[in-house]
Amino acid sequence: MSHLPLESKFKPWSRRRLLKWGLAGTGVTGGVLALRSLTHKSTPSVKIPPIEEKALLTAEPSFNPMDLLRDFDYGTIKHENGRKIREFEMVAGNSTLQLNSAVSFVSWNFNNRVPGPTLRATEGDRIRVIFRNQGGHSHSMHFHGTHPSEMDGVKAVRNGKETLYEFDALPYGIHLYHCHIAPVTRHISKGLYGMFIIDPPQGRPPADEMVLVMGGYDINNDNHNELYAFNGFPDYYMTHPIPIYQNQLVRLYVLNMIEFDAAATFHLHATMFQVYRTGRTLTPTEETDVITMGTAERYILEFSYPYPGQYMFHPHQDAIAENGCMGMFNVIPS
Ligand SMILES: [Cu+2]
Repeated sequence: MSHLPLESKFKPWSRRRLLKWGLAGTGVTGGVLALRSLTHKSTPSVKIPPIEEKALLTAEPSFNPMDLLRDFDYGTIKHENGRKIREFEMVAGNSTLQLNSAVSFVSWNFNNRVPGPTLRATEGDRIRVIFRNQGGHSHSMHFHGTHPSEMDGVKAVRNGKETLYEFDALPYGIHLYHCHIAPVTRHISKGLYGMFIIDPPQGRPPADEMVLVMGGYDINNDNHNELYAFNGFPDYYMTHPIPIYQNQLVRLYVLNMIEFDAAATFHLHATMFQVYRTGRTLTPTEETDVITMGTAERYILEFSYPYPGQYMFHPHQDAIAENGCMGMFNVIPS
């Protein structure tokens, strides 16, 4: 797989620094608290708060929302005929998610997580996705962005088969991919979606970058969601607030993948954010504290917190929030 195991992502200097920050941030002495980095493309000027190991432990399944936040899959770089290619391996499969103490849900997903991996490239890179369908049903991968018709991913790939999607990463922005086999509502709401970030060639300013994908779960197949989540598990970031640093720029990549509800908003408490619609600009187009997203709409949101403390984020459709689409930032004094 193109994806490095977490442990191998450490660079010696960054681990030392993370430990130092961890000690500074929590006041805990060495050896008491196990810490680990969750980023693998850290920028020296951006400090990523350490995540306590206990926040990483969940029984089911094999992924953890705290890992997903800052986990960017840049693929495996290959050079063919003088051209750089980013190759990604994607497998459609099924796994059971224990959504809360009462509800387990059989998800259909990419690479055993909901949402699927956050694929990331730079504008103009050649993208190659090796897609293997082991999901027991026909699936596909349809990407948003610009590409030829035959790479549009609306043709069924039968169970046990594989296919290649190859195209140039265009245009820069925040995109997505999802299965496009009918009924698409079912295939998406079961978990077959993920984010696809194309960075502009000149990059963006350093920031603590993270991904939030909003999803809904139709537990009883009535075309109505009973539960919702950021990054897979209802209420996860309420019980495990996301640590960020005071006065440090946060860049959120936010995507609404909720089926069956026409739209959802995203609201952040106690600060304002800069809006980059679809990530298609390098300068913000708006400042607000709530945006509205139809299904598949996405934004880059940038903000920082001037005051330490805990602050909620959630859709302001409070029924969606109260059924699992809730989270919290824990702003650590810098
Ligand atoms: Cu599908």
